[in-house]
Formats: sequence, structure tokens, C-alpha cells
Amino acid sequence: SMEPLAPGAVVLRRFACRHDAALLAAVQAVTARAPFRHLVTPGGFTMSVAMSNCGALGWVSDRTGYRYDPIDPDSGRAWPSMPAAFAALAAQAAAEAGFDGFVPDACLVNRYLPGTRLSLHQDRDERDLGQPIVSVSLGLPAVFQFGSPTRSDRPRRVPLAHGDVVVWGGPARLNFHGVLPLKEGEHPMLGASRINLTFRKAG
Ligand code: MD5
Ligand code: FE
Repeated sequence: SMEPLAPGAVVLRRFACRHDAALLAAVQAVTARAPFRHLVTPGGFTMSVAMSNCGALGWVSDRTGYRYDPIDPDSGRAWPSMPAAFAALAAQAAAEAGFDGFVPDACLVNRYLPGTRLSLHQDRDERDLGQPIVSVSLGLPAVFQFGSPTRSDRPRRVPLAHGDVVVWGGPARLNFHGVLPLKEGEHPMLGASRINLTFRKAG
């Protein structure tokens, strides 16, 4: 089902469920080559979310700043290529939401364990902010914080479950957002974890 959150933001409930096994196999393949790691922010804080990437560009953070980089700094090699199942799902979801021809060049893979959170932020490191972002939730449910373009506005709480896909575009693209600390639980496929795939056209 298609659920509008705000102008430019739609939730496609359970859109990725029928592909979950293929998506998780691809996550395993990616993270075997580019293992999850905890990045450090420019301010010196270690993020509680563990991250990896695939595609031509990967999002990285270190003491010098945030950037998209074609090289995994942990291995010195290119990021794993984007699995075909990832690119196809992201393009289909974007098209459902009215963004035809979405061709992501970056997929950030975020891993949440119980207690992991993502504090309120904007995504603005991409070259063309007119391009949407597609995010795919797998595993344990999370409570997403969906704000406005103004940090001080109180965000709404949006529950996101296994297979839910959100397309963030248009006026919602620069809204503040975050994820509340993940609750304990056990998912049949992912155990005590949540994986979020975030597809972007970054370059
Ligand atoms: C997550 N990841 O659940 C989220 C999903 C990130 C991140 O926030 O930066 O890795 S993407 C949520 C998102 C992206 C772009 C815009 C908006 C939300 N928004 O307007 O609310 O790990
Ligand atoms: Fe974000």
C-alpha cells in the first residue's frame, strides 16, 4: 500500500517483503567484502549505527568531514558493486512514488542492534538534491523520526517494519530525520538487528 507522509515522501508498506531473502543474501555478500564499521563524525563521536556501502560511491565520515568516496578507506579498494536486486528494487520503488528513471550510484547499508540510534540530521552531501532517496527497512521494527526542514520542529514518529520502503523526494528531501534507539527483539531472518538500505544518486 502507498501511504503519503508529507509532500514528496511516501511509505510503500511491505514493498520489499517478497524480495527479502535475495536482499539479505546480497547484504551478506556486500558486507563480506566491506565489513560493517562504526564511523567517526567530524566532531570526534563514534556513530552507534554500523555502516557499509556498495555501488560506485560510498558515504564515509571521519575527522575531516563527510563525503562520498569511490574507495573504501578500510580496504583501500573500490566498494562492492551494487547488486542487481538492489538497483531494481530501488528503481521500482522510486517509480511507484513518481520518480521515473532513478539510477542510484550509492547504497549505504546501516546496521542497528538493540540500543542503536541515529540522531536528528539532514542528508545534504549529495550533488543533486532534486534526486530522491529510497530507504528499505529489514529486520526488527524501528521508530523513525520525521521532522521538517527546521531542526527545532518536533518530529513525527513513524513506525517502520520489515519490508517497508520509503521514498523521500521533492519538498521532503531536506527534512530533519532520525531513528529512535532500537528495541530488543528477535526477527526470524535477522535476529536482534535491523538493516536499512539507503539508495542515492550521490555523484
Ligand atoms: C535509516 N538512514 O533508517 C535512515 C533511512 C541515513 C539515514 O537517515 O542518512 O543513513 S533514510 C531516511 C531519510 C533520508 C532522506 C530524507 C529523509 C529521510 N527525510 O526527509 O525525512 O537508517
Ligand atoms: Fe539520513
